[in-house]
Amino acid sequence: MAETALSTVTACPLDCPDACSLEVQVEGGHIAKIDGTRTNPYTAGFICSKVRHFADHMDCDERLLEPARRVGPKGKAEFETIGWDEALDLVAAELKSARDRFGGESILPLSYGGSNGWLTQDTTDARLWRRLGASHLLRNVCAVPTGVASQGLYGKMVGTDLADYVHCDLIVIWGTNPSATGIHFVPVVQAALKRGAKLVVVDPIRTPLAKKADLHLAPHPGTDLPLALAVVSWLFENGRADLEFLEQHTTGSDELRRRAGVWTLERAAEVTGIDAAAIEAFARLYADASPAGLRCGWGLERNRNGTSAVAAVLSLPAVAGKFGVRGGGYTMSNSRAWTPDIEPAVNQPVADDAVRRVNMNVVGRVLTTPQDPPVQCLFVYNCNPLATLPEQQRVRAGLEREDLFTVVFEQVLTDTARYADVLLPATTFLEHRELGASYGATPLTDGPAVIAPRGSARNNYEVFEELCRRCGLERADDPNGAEELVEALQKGLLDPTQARTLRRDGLLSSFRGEAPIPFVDHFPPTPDGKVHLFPEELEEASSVGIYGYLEDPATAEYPLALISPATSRTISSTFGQLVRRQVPVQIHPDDASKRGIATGDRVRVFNALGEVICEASIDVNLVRGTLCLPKGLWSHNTLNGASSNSLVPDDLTDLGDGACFNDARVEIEPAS
Ligand SMILES: Nc1nc2c(c(=O)[nH]1)N[C@H]1C(S)=C(S)[C@@H](COP(=O)(O)OP(=O)(O)OC[C@H]3O[C@@H](n4cnc5c(=O)[nH]c(N)nc54)[C@H](O)[C@@H]3O)O[C@H]1N2
Ligand SMILES: Nc1nc2c(c(=O)[nH]1)N[C@H]1C(S)=C(S)[C@@H](COP(=O)(O)OP(=O)(O)OC[C@H]3O[C@@H](n4cnc5c(=O)[nH]c(N)nc54)[C@H](O)[C@@H]3O)O[C@H]1N2
Ligand SMILES: [Mo]
Repeated sequence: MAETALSTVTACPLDCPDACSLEVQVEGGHIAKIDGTRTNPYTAGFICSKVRHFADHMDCDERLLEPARRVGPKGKAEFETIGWDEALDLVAAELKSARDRFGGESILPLSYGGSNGWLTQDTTDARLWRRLGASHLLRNVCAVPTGVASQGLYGKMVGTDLADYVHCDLIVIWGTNPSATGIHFVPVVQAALKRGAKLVVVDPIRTPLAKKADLHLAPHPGTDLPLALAVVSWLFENGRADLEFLEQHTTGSDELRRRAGVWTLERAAEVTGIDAAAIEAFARLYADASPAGLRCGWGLERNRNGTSAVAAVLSLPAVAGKFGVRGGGYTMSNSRAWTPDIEPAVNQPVADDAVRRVNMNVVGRVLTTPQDPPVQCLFVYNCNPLATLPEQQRVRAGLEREDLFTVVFEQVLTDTARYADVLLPATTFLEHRELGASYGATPLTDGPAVIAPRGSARNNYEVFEELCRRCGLERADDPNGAEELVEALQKGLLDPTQARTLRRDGLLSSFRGEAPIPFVDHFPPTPDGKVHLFPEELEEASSVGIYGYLEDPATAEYPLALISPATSRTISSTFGQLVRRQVPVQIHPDDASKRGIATGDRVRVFNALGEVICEASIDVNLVRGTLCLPKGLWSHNTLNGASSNSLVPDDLTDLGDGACFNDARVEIEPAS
């Protein structure tokens, strides 16, 4: 008799704005099919190819199935399998010993983007770290500049619903490539274009949507600040600022106008490399259109001017008066649609201000330079630092330290995992219960496990619960396990009817009926309910003040900008084990011909920090003076095992101490 496939609805918690609802068919212990549901309107029955083929990730050769202990030199991935009891006892003993000998701060938990789920990060793990007094990780590798800017101006207001862009007469897509990084926005844009909407894309790369745009502005990386301020200034000087909106709903517009005033179209043109006429054409289009929606992404935050640039971009809908109509306004991160009160819910002690903060952007430096106390125990989970953090050589040197005890809790044998002293195998989201919300689409999702864990893999919340016990730090009233954690997180957030709906449908919308319209249905959650166009706290915190421009770091020796955006093949470095081919560096034909480089050539991209040897690919879609080597590469993707992060300095952004991935300045030459 043929076995019948069992179909379950679950949700994707990966680091992506779309938060898809999935229908998964399991047959004979294997995944037979994964597709998007139609009941989640934003998923709309389709998903990305990465998650459609998630079984390849779950069952790949690199999948970690049993705990293991290092038996060879660091980095050589020579391990022997041990049981969970032994592994957890060993890890607990090392945690306690580091704490007792050097103090809790000698323990550094390192986690980031493996999962957007609410159960697998910041629950029992954070409880363990806080009770141990471990160093507190500042998760600043992504979304901090955008977060600081949108908090400063709008109190992180939930923006225009992404589906509402279908109503726009003008869509501006600034520093994001939804064709790779949030694919469900693409049909929305296409539907608007079909209705006659205009499209402007601001991106140094001619992305798939830039090819469809009425206007593509290709700034030199890191110059969005002068571009946006020139538009702000044009709006004021040409009587196109909405003075009534500014008066009623904002503070600080005079100061913003003053700061923007130094950026004439000509001066902005010089710095950005965009024609003054094109900047003016954009300003005019924007002033004329309604509804005008502005989708701001993360590409523009990853440089020295990141926070001020995002602030200037987000000021545009306020200055031009684009709010108050369906589809008008802006969308940055919508993560504030749901805010569970996690700390009390899961019995985490409140973060102690006296505990050492470690910014993850400088982890390489922290591991390799004298610190008080030194980091003795590094616990990596939901993260692949060797692939994703700046200053790759320093991170590697840190992982090579003989006196460092490194735990890597992972699904697959990543480049980082190869350096572990103890490896712990983690479940994937199809193998454990998850609950979560994303930062683009706003529903809350409940994702049950759909299949048994592979090997003896365990989920994060159970492993950290167990470590807490083995460190003697548990409390009788700690909520533990999926059911108790879900209940604790929902308390005070959902009423019983909502909780039932979420459980039943796997999905709970953040609103009833039509999506709320900013400045009609809700206002900025700032103390005075207004937009702060000149946030004083940001002015004080920046060395050049908010809206102050920091010059390009290029030198005669290293004149080219290297950017490393996302691709459709991986999510950061997740799924990189499945991308076996060599990944080329993209270069503009003019930059290539000057250096005698052709497609397929072996090249050396280098600066004072390091070098990447890889293939070259000539690409007309790149702005001149800029190279592109995507983020998230594994050592097998280039000829010398290094990625863009070996060329990325651990400099921090103007405000918020974010990462400056796109501030790498390099030279390129044919390699022998
Ligand atoms: N398939 C896939 N989806 C993903 C991810 C992934 O890796 N793969 N990553 C997820 C994560 S972690 C995040 S944070 C989001 C990020 O999603 P996005 O916001 O799309 O961010 P990036 O991929 O960093 O860059 C987006 C665009 O910014 C451009 N850019 C680079 N520098 C500049 C600049 O100085 N100014 C301007 N205007 N543009 C610039 C790049 O050319 C690129 O086209 O996507 C999420 N979704
Ligand atoms: N050069 C350059 N580097 C970048 C960027 C860039 O633009 N340029 N962008 C940055 C951005 S936007 C981000 S968000 C960061 C992301 O950086 P990371 O946080 O390192 O993200 P990933 O590379 O996706 O690695 C996540 C790892 O977590 C594992 N994982 C997933 N789920 C679980 C789980 O439930 N339990 C456990 N224990 N492990 C799990 C996955 O297998 C994966 O190896 O990278 C940054 N790095
Ligand atoms: Mo990110």
